[in-house]
Amino acid sequence: RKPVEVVKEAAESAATKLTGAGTPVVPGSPGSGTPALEEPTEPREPLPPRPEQGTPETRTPTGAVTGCPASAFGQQGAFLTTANGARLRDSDHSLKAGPRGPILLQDHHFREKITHFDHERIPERVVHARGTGAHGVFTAYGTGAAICRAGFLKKGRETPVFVRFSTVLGSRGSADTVRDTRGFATKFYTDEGTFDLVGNNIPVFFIQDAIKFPDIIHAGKPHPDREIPQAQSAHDTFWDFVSLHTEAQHHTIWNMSDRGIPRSYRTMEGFGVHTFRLVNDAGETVLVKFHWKPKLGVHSLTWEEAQLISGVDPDFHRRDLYDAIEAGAFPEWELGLQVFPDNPEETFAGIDLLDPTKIVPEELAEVQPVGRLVLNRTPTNFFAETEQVAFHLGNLPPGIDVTNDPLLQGRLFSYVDTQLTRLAGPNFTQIPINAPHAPVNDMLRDGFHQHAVHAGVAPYRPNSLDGGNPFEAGDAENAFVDVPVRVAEAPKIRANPASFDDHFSQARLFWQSMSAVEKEHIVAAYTFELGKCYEQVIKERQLRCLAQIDPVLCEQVAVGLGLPVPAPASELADVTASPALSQLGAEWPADGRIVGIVAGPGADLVAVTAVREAALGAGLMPLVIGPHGGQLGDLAVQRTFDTARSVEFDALLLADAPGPAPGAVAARDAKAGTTAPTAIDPRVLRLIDEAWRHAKPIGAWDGGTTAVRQAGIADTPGVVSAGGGADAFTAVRELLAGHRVWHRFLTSIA
Ligand code: HDD
Repeated sequence: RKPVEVVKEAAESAATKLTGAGTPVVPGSPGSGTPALEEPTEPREPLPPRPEQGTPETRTPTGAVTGCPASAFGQQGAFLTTANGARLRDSDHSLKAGPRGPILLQDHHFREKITHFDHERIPERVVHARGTGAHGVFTAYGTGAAICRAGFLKKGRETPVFVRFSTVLGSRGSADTVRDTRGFATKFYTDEGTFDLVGNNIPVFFIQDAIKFPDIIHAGKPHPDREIPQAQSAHDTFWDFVSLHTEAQHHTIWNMSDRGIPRSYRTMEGFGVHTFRLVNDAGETVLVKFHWKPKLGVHSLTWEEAQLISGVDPDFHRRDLYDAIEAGAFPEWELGLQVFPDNPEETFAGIDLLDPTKIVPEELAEVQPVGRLVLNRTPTNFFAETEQVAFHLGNLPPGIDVTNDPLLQGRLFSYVDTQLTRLAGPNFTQIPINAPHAPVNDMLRDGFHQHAVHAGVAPYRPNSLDGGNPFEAGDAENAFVDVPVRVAEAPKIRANPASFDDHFSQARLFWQSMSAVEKEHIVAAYTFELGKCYEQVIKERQLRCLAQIDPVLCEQVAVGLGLPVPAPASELADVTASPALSQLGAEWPADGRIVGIVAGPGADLVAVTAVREAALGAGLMPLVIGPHGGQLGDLAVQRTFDTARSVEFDALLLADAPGPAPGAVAARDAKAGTTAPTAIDPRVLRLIDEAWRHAKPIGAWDGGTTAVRQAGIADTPGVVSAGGGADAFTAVRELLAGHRVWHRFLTSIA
């Protein structure tokens, strides 16, 4: 017979088996011969709702107001419904022409489910795509009220906030710990309108004019032909741009410093970068720069840690923020202002306040605290909140105004414009995370995704049909103040002020303000990044830029690259170091720091429990590291020798010197051709070795002192062998105040 007939016959017999007398046989049903699954997938009568489960709430917002209550969008009630609210009997099988037949076009539930899924993604942000957010509260000290009329700065006023932290260059799924600038964007939901402070963890920017923004971002993003490297500035196009547009050199040296690899979002400073203008109740104005100062101090990873973490835990910063909030170690910052007189030149101490590549050293204008930010709640839904949040520099309450900084001016356009594509239309302020907490009474109408049901017939003014509403507000009704700054009579021109031509003096100021160990890191970072470039001409051009910053920096990087040292600069700026720029040399609270406690079978578990409790009591986050998961006696194990890597911890405590797992010894001995016993588990040795190399405090007692001896690090700086767990913990906590044990490598860090 022809093969086709065989196939047809088999198909007919299968159909008979499946359908019997034309009735589909449902697997698991009586007589089907297949066992019923524990989780039924077949239609059945729904269970009666539990008392606390109401019927599904309508998704239509109640009331003709802007914004929808977030609660209206949750998965609620016992029964699955369509988007239209009809209860569904089956969401696991499509409607088919027989069990083996094609899907019917009429399956409206299938089409709705798949269509919605197909459109679940929105375009990621063109920059700052990778990020994470948290809710919190800002409490004003009242110290800013004399210079700013904004109500949220009045003494004791509490304002809800949402903060989104981000990297700049990487895609949405890229690693957290890459070398990059970090975004620090804060939405203050004030009752006079939303205030967005859209800053970075670096106080200056690459470019002076917003018209160059596409250029620097094209240069920093992966190469357009093969789309590599991801989330990196270590490539030719980035260094090509910054060596040609030398205004970028100041921002770039910050990126090459430890600021480019923060330990945590909790240990980052934030900067509004631009100069803003504040106006008080009397109409007086001042110029200011915004600063966020972290309670825990400014701390960074080491470059090796950052690289290891990218593989071990690419979500390191995201996880750190969530874990800290959930552990109750709420991240905190103080908002501070540098205040300058609003003079017509818009300069302070000779520094052009409109140039976003310049700082004003804190020694010249002190940062004065005006309030405290505490992040105390993680988002309920990442997409709804963190992904859909839309910041905009034009979101300003009465009392805060912009300046003519050409970067700031351009940003005022870009942030709304980008949301039109990203959030698909002009009504994104109605999305719950973007909805103002101040009453909204605008005359914006219609458009994609309009959620409000506006009443009235006259969305224009003046009108005589809607009672004349709305009216314009004046000073008495707290209207927004556009400060009537005089605009100089000048020709229309594409040019910068002459002061914008100084591209190197503040990069030199930064370099000169660093401690020895920070300088070492900067040299290593330039050497790494330029070493990844292919084009010699680009490396040489960047070396010539470094010669303009500092001859030692330039020479050390040139040696690392194996290239000739360029001729020294004919003149170097005479700068006074700003100690406030260095991250080292002070002491900070250790709250929320993560301490790993190694405990093997030989550990005194009573002592380990006591140390763990002491650490919790001191606001630290202890994690017990054991040979296996589950329990060690009564003690829960959070990490095992397999899952723990030293990069997770700020400090290590060792209560034991666990021997190797038998299998591991056998494998190693077979490889090495020796039967000599290894005294200590190699995974624990690696933990100790890395923690030591990354200058972390290490404390040991009991068997732990044997472990540090075997690792060859006993009696080195920052390694404490104590008589008991309490002493080891106390010593480590004290060392943590300085973040790391830099003296392990250098006798002097100054
Ligand atoms: Fe920007 C996002 C910070 C210059 C255009 N920017 C964005 C975010 C931060 C910053 C933190 C992420 C916001 C979020 O979490 O949603 N940007 C800065 C800082 C700058 C800066 C501190 C200089 C001082 N940016 C800048 C310029 C332009 C843009 C000059 C364009 C002319 N930025 C954007 C953008 C983004 C953005 C394309 C992408 C997603 C978004 O706005 O909402 O519009």
